[in-house]
Amino acid sequence: MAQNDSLAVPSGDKYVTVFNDPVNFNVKHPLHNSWTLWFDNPGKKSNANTWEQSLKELITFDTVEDFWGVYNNIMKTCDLSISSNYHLFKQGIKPMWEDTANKHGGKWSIQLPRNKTMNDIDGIWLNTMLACIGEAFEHENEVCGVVVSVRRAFFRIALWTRSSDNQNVAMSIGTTLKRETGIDGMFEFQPHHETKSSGKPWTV
Ligand code: MGP
Repeated sequence: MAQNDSLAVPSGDKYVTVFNDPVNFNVKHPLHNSWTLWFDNPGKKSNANTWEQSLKELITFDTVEDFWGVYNNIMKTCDLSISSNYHLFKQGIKPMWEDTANKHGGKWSIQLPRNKTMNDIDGIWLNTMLACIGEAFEHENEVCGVVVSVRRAFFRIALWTRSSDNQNVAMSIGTTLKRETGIDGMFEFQPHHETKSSGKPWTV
């Protein structure tokens, strides 16, 4: 069999895969959005006025391969010190309430006991990021970003949304987040600026 016949790849230009040229293959697979990874560890003395100073923009990527390059070269969540946060947000959205994309939004979040979650948190955070960059959400445009927080007693996973007034949209996002993370627990939705004083929080 000739060498090309053994490779189940169309010989035209339609598909370019690693089988065409294993040595020089360098095609990257674009993501629908560009994403920026941020880190902060504000410590105990920070408050809402000083908090932004500790926020560090780490890197922006827009391909599947670059995502893995970043993921494989940063510290794992389970090794981060107490009070650290990773924030993965769409490029152009700062991971703060004050950003125009976030200011009318809210977050789905869950706190996971640290001692019971230590072995799982890296996989949970990875699945959370993959759900975002892989566009797993029906209302994709509503997703601003995701955060993992390391605290003394718990890890917190949160997904920030662009709006906070449409329960159907929020519930769809929360349900997908719960499924994609594989977390068996209750997520709660909170607007960043609570204006409603009555009613139970939305949960999934
Ligand atoms: P947090 O880390 O979201 O809450 O915010 P947590 O984990 O319940 O509190 P912690 O003390 O255990 O870390 C902690 C504090 O950081 C807030 O009370 C604010 O002072 C500040 N902060 C956090 N965020 C996300 C923002 C923000 O978006 N904007 C501003 N101005 N301050 C923030």
